[in-house]
Amino acid sequence: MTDQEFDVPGGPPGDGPVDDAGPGLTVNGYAIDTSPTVFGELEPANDLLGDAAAMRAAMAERGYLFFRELLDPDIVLAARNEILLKYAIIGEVDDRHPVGDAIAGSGDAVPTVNLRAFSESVRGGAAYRAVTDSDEVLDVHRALLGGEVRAFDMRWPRFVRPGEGCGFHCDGPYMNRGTSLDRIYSSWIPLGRIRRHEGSLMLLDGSHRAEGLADYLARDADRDQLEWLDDDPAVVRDRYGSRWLTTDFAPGDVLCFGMGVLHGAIDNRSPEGRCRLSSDSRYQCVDEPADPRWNGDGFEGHGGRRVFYPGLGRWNNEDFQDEWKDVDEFGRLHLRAPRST
Ligand SMILES: O=C(O)CCC(=O)C(=O)O
Repeated sequence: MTDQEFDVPGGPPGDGPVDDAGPGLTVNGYAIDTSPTVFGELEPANDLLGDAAAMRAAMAERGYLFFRELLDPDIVLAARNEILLKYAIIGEVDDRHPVGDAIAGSGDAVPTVNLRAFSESVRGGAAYRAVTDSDEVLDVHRALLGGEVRAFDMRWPRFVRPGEGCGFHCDGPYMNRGTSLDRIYSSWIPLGRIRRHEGSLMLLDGSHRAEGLADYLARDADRDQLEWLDDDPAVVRDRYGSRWLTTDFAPGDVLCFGMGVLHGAIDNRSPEGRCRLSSDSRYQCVDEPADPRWNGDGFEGHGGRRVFYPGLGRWNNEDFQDEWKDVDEFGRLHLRAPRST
């Protein structure tokens, strides 16, 4: 793969400084307090690789394991290229720029395409699966779970446009119809460079031990129709943890965390209009019961005719607040009235 295919912004890890200040950080439009007492860096765990007991101990202590360049960046960039070309076909990437830059396009074609087929095509791409199902990622989960593991059949590749983010939640209530929550881990994988102001994932230090989350974790996101937790990062931090942790991610990095860790994504405020591409996937042992929402032939997801297609908030449509969009029998986006303001 040549650098030119990705030009600079999506390029390999050595493509420039990743610790520049960038624009101010926000979540859900709220400014994040970045004072060192309440905001810090994820701690890499590369020194623990190969020592399963130490990895399990660190996971119990921190609630997460973060690895720098666990994966070969070229494998990750191949997945990036595969996915961005598909988004370019439907006008979501502006191909007057190199496609690897992921500059947001008009997206005008989105209502005309079969989003069900599109979403399946992105999730099933061979280069994408080579990342989520790589030996390196599976090995981390094997070490944590002490047996043979598999990814959930559903995988969540995310294309996050400028202005978009992800609300605060724990994964537990969304994944709790199969094996027990302490037998599942999520891995969040940047598909290309993601500077923090371009929409890095942010997790709350100590939240895996927060007693105040016990009732929330016992709920079922679909049956109980759960929404995101409070929008304000300061309120959430004071209620459930101590410091927000994040970093500037490079291709090859992997962030693994448990079902009780409270997290969300920093708003993408890329001044260049660059979209954030990342993936999140879940892993469990092969011989334990699997949540039917996300596993098995024709898994049910959130039910009905909904398709995983996050974002589109700029279209100001009431129904676009969810990451799951209603589609018609041809997989076309179900457009309804604009949101009243
Ligand atoms: O990437 C995001 O915006 C959210 C990801 C997430 O919530 C997760 O990995 O559980």
